[in-house]
Amino acid sequence: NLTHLTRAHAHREDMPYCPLKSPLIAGPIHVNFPSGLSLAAVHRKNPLVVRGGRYRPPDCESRHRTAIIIPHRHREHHLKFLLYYLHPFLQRQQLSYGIYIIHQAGNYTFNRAKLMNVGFREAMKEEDWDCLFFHDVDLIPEDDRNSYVCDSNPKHAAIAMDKFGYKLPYKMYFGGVSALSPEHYLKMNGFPNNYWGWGGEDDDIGVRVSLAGMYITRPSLKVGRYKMIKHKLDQGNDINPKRFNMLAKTRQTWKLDGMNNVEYQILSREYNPLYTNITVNIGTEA
Ligand code: UDH
Ligand code: NGS
Repeated sequence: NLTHLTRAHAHREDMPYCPLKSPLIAGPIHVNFPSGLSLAAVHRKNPLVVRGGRYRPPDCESRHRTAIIIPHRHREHHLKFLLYYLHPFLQRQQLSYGIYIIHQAGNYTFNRAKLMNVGFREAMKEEDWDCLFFHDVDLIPEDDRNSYVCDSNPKHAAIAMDKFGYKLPYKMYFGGVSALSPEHYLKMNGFPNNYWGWGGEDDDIGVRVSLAGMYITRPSLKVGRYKMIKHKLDQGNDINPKRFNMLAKTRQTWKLDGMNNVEYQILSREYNPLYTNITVNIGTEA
């Protein structure tokens, strides 16, 4: 079915490019969590989203092709709210986009960064995306001007989260939502595959950015605002006690562990109305 997908995103000769600045974006978004929201209702509100959670502006040719990569397990209740806000938000930015859920199969310890590597490879197989947004399922952007396109260097988008008082918790924080072009991603050998459980993988990724000779860009505190859907640490995602030792070695490990050695098995790929659901066996800790 690849030819079909490629053709769906081929340039439409008759279409003018979208304006440099979308006329549809406003400012702050008031985020709340309506009770009784269903995926079917989100689907009805987004009639132009097609199979697999793909969209392109109906009346102009987008200047950007952005893939959203969401690591996932047992967070269907968060996903519903994220999709409810994200689809209209991306459409107001006049992006061509696709949303990918990378679902970790089984009950073994969660591995956020490895799921991102899977998402990168699988999304790039389908489409020549020019930007990938690596996006936690529980973070809702609160301002339309938070542009979901890539910068000249890796971008940390979630600079101002409500749970940190809308400030960066520490200078090198790179968690939550980040945006890299395929070139950025491959230059840093992607993300580490060996952080099992909670914590540290985002710091490792931040260090990789500078080890690979790049730097972190950020939107302003006013624009990079996110509301986090409150929750406790998940079952199967215990705090990783090895994270500090691993972080101390990133300089030695980043070229050996990442996109160049990622191994996994795709168990299924479903093109749902609002997202592509990729279920993957990422194995267990060596
Ligand atoms: N995720 C899942 N399922 C899981 C674990 C994580 O889908 O079981 C994904 C999800 O996209 C989530 C992301 O991985 O947004 C990051 O995981 P997290 O939300 O658990 O991490 P965060 O740091 O919250 O946002 C943890 C709250 C408790 C921290 C306690 C340690 N001080
Ligand atoms: C740091 C963690 C990061 C984490 C950040 C925010 O301490 O992975 O806190 O955590 N780094 C290490 O553990 C080495 S939070 O407040 O969201 O629970 O993202």
